[in-house]
Amino acid sequence: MTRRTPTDPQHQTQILERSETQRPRLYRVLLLNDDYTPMEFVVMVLERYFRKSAGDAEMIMLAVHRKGQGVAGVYTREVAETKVAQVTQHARSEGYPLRVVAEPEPTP
Ligand code: TYC
Repeated sequence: MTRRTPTDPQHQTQILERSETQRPRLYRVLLLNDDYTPMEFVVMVLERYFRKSAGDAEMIMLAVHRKGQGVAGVYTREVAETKVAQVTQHARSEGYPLRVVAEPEPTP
């Protein structure tokens, strides 16, 4: 809400009022399935870039393999975009077509 101060209407001083602290929007980093990227590479990506345990990494990789896509992690925008860039660069450097994208979480 924006308003002029009651003591100073002529000078059009404005106060920005917000009832709650703003939280940053969060983004999902999604892994997309393909036919060529090795399963072991995807598991390594989940462990190294998304800090998953070996067991969780295996489960997420298999879910992506079966269902077509899956969430690797949820982060603020800059962190999500950095992970997308790092993982994409690593996959390309190995010659793999792995696709990684970030999408905003629905607003709660
Ligand atoms: N489908 C791949 C294979 O059979 C494995 C894979 C899983 C690839 C997840 C990408 O995001 C991915 N080798």
